[in-house]
Amino acid sequence: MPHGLSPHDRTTPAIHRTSPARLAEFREQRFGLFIHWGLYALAARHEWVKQRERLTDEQYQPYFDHFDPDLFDPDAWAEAAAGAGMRYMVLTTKHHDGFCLWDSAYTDYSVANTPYGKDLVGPIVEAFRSRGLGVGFYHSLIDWHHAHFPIDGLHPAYAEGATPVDRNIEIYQSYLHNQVEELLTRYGRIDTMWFDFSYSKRVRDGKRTPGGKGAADWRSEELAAMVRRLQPDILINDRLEIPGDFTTPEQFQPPAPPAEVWEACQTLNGSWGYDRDNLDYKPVDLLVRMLVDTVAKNGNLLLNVGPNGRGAFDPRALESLRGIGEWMRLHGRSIYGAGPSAYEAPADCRYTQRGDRLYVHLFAWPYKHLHLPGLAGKVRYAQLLNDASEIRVLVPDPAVDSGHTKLGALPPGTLTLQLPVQRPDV
Ligand code: JFZ
Repeated sequence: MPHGLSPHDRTTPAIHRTSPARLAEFREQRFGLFIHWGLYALAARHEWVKQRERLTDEQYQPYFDHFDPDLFDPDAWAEAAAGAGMRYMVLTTKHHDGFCLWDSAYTDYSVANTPYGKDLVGPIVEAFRSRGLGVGFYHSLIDWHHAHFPIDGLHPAYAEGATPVDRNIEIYQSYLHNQVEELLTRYGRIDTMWFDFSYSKRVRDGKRTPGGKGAADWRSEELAAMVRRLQPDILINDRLEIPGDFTTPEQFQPPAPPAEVWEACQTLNGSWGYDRDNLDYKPVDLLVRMLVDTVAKNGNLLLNVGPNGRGAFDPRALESLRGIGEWMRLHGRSIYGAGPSAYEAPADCRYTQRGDRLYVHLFAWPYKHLHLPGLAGKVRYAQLLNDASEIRVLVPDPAVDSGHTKLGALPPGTLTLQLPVQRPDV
């Protein structure tokens, strides 16, 4: 082939993907805060409320007219995140309802025209950056407010069999690209771009979403190229329907470690936006197990808080973050810069490893003995992480340990740890 090009190279525009060093940096951060905030915080019943209840623009308008977060304190948000051990955040600059948290030159449908009347994105970025946390933007590809976003099966105004109204997606495409450009040129360095989402191939109850949209509708290749031109070190997620830098399993812990860079996104109570009556909060120990499970599979965890209409975190959300932070203070060494181990953990355990340190996380506390297959002869010293107290290590000898303990009957190569009966609680 002339110039060493394969036919594939000629037809596919070169997409500059983020450098391995930047991907490694992202992986080392491990834990981030997702923030879903917008007009739906005032409805306080899920961020899809406009679609779920098929609200018209007029019915949705009171949330705009009353948007005035008097308790908004981005430093308190950043402090809560840092206290939980989070290393970055991702903010909804615009969600599916189309409401913009910054003063965009391309629409009146932004915070600038609410009673609050000023930019929110800048102060939030500033607060997190000044604490050394990374900053990412969530940006909805879907827009239920824009007059030229073609109505589809997910749109609040969708009606089966309705005659299509005059909408020109090209006008929406320019709007989308222009706004992303605005976001990536106004606020300094942005670490991740989290687009949401494509559904051209989405199937529910055996049916495709009518009018489902994807890469051709967003002009994804072009959009991604612009993002990388404006922010060369940025990471782009995988929801543009073209390959991204990382994948985004949602409210799902992958059963086996994915091969690629990945980030699980999870809620505290099943809702992303502030959802007053939803009290289905995950207990702190479950959240910690989710984080450990993620790191053991070489992923990141993006854990969500939906601030309320006054701009505050719900006390329950703060409690959850504090609880995780307490655990992280003592066990962060097994999370930051740690990753999967080549050893296979026994049932109800996860291994994370950092250099030659192996961390054993017990999801169920056993009675006195923990048997670790294949680790005999590999461990010089063992200790609890929370207080550095020694854990006695036994390597059973069939000749002498065949008595009533039957330790000698364990498979050869098994290492046994002698644990305290009481689980150390942080
Ligand atoms: C999306 C958003 O719709 C949701 O509000 C939240 O922002 C979350 C992080 O991302 O969630 C999805 C994405 C895809 C589907 C449903 C919800 N889907 O394909 O059905």
